[in-house]
Amino acid sequence: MNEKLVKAMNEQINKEIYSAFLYLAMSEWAMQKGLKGAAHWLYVQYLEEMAHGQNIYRYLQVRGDPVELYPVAKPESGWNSLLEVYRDVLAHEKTVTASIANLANISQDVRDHATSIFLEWYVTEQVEEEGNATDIIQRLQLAGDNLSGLLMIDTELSARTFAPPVVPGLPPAP
Ligand code: OFO
Repeated sequence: MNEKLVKAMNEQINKEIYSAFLYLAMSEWAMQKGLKGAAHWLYVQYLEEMAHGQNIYRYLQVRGDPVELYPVAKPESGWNSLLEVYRDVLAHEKTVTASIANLANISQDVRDHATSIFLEWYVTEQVEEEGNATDIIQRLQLAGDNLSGLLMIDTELSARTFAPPVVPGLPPAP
């Protein structure tokens, strides 16, 4: 694969794992506040992000290109409310969306059609990621300072299930 594209793919692995760490930190924050449904939702998000990173790692291996793992930055912490947490989720996902779009642009510039197709899954996933965070922010805004509203949303968040994300065409890990 093109060198610039391989470098950007390796950087994306790091960004996905940072995302995982950020959501793990948020999950811990929610647990400390007694918001177990949100803690569960954010933990599932952590698992999904790890899988996003693993799937790029796997793709590079299948293409025969070197995987390079970079240090993962310490995630933020210390939110003041669940609304603030989810506003940060959305803000963070927007940066990831931009990063995926940049990767897709590079793959098109270097005419790497296989990678363009691989990245389509990520482009679509980002629409879902931003949509989920936006929905939850709207609900939290509607609840405002109402404690029963917050607890109802927390219960709803507890229903999230985890299914390992499958990128079409990607052979399973060794
Ligand atoms: Fe990997 O989608 Fe969020 O960051």
